[in-house]
Amino acid sequence: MVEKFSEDEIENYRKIFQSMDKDASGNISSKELSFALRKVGVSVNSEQIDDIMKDVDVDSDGNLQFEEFLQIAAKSTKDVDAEEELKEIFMIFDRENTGFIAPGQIKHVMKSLGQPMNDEELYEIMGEGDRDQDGLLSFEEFTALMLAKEAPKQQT
Ligand SMILES: [Ca+2]
Ligand SMILES: [Ca+2]
Ligand SMILES: [Ca+2]
Repeated sequence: MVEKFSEDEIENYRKIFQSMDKDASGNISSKELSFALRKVGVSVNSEQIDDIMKDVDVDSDGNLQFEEFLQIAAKSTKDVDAEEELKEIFMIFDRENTGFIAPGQIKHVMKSLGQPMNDEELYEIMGEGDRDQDGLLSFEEFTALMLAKEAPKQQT
């Protein structure tokens, strides 16, 4: 059995699994997998899908069973996906591609997202994130900030 996940997480993954399993067959075909990936903005060609399937389809029946699906989840949650995603977000802010985000850019992006920030909030974020206090957020600082925000609440 899978030991890496709490019951809540497994429950959560089961829901994702079921939402990917369009025809409710109890497993995910390569077609359903590529559809699901496209839906979250990851476009993969059929070769890549085959590669993924080959990797994770342990019993080689051409479909992902839930157990197999959990294996991917275990592999991908932490490392690769998160970093790629963060990089993309970072690049939205860092439009001039300087490798740093200036407070003004945060303000600008948040405003264009319909979530304007006042200076106070901005200072707070910079105060929290700008560890070397150069007035800019590097990718490392940005990552640490985002991960801190995303981290699940510790037990109270
Ligand atoms: Ca299916
Ligand atoms: Ca299988
Ligand atoms: Ca900095």
